[in-house]
Amino acid sequence: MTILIPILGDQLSHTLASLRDVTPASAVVLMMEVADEATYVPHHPQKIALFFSAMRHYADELRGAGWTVDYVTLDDPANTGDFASEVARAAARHGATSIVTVAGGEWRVLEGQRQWAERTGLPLTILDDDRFICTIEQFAGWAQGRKRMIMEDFYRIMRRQTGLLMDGDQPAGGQWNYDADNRKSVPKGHRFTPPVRFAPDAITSDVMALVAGRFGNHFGSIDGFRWAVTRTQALAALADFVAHRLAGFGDYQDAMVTGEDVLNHSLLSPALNLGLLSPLEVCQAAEAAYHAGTAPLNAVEGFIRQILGWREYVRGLYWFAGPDYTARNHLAATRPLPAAYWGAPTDLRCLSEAVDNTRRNSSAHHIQRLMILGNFAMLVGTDPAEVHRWYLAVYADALEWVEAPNVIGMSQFADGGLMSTKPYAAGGAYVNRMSDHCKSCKYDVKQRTGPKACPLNSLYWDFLARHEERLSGNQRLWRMYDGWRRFSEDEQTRIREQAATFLATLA
Ligand code: FAD
Ligand code: DLZ
Repeated sequence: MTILIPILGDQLSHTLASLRDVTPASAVVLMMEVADEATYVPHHPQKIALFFSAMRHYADELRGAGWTVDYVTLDDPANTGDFASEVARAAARHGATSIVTVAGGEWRVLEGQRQWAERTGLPLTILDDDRFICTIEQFAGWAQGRKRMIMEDFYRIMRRQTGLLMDGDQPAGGQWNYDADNRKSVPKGHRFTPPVRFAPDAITSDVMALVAGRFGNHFGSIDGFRWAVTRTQALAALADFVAHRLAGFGDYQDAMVTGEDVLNHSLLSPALNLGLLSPLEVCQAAEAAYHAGTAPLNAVEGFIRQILGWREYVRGLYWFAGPDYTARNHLAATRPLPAAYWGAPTDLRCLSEAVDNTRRNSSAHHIQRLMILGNFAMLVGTDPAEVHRWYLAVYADALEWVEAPNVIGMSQFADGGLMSTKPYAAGGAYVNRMSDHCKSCKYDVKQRTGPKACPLNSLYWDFLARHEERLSGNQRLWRMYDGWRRFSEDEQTRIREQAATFLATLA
């Protein structure tokens, strides 16, 4: 009796469901670096290196714990390049009598896993991925029948369920949400403590060379690789965040500063999404800082909400919405993704900063992703499927279950409001309020029309005008449409012509 246990690249948890209730002597763990997964979108080289390095370290740790691990490297000449064929090859190699695996984090992968029984002729068990705080079934039970799935409602249930930041049945401090305190702009000269970096060891260096050789043509630089690739490093990154940046996390959560890639963000999403950290232990570490008096409530609540609220919510929504979610296109947008997203020069300072952060680090903080990159793509009318593929490719933390709801739902409004009550659309004034980018931009953020006018201004009004029929009935957009209707007809024409001229440059 040999149980084959395939473990995927984002399942690197030592408490994984498929490793429980099995003795190492009766099983072979299979891990596969496969070309299909590295290329189904052109992943950033740092993302591929992160997955491969973390997988290789994890395989070594499992071996150290007594497991037999069959690890297929990308450059193994016999490697067929896809999960199904590698599982079939390994099943034959080891004379496997059954397969036990944990459900993948993406509809495409899960549907592929379901074929493994037929492919190998072996009994197959696909276990639920129980590394989340809310199960898929619990979320579906909550979501079923709701017209709108408000994250805040879900989050309160999660707070009560976990007891995080609760005083009995009431939220610590008397409020559930301290967001109102979390929109400060950064004072001039403020210094942020940079996050801990992990110098590549021999395994990571090997992988970086492999990736540079095979995927050097993908967008993104491999040089700045700094990610935690083991649980030990991930715990060190968590401790570093709690000690140095958590206390200021709330205050500048929505801020953007030229040259500051991280601000007070945690950079923990890759470690969480690969399974090196559990969401509950990260929330508990933040809560402990609040109880120890080293971080204020607005910061700790804001941080915990991102994980206990948003992360659990988007995962539930992804599986609840079904496999066609990524094809949704409520605003019927068809434009190709602008070349600036792949590094072509752009005079918009906010956009060039966000793309450059992405290129150098395979990362960008939330407001860059939502209000710069997502906003611009939506205003110009980019096909959401192209936007989705770009985000999935470029970010080290991008797994479809978390990326797609954020992109298709939150940032592009392509799901028609399943996730957000209104599109996150903004003109230059927002960027100017939340960042220092406009000061060093070629364009004038105060102008709507004319050669120096910030393109975001005309694009914003043009977006609203273009979608008036679809969106003007939305109560939350009433003020914006009122603003549009207050412009004279001549001004409306000038704004729309200005937008059309800019859009023509994108072609
Ligand atoms: P922090 O600001 O320190 O937040 C702490 C943690 O909260 C994060 O590590 C993450 O696990 C969680 N979190 C925060 N916001 C969200 C959210 N909206 N959804 C889910 N989890 C959240 N996050 C991903 O993990 N993978 C993605 O592919 C991804 N794509 C995104 C695309 C768009 C358009 C937008 C608007 C957001 C996306 N996010 C994604 C969410 C969020 O931007 C990132 O989790 C965050 O920027 C990661 O950096 P951090 O670890 O420093 O986060
Ligand atoms: C993202 C990624 C990459 C780049 N490479 C691999 C790989 O070679 N092997 C693997 O097991 N997983 C990889 N992944 C993650 C998968 O594409 C996919 O997102 C997860 O398997 C879903 O659970």
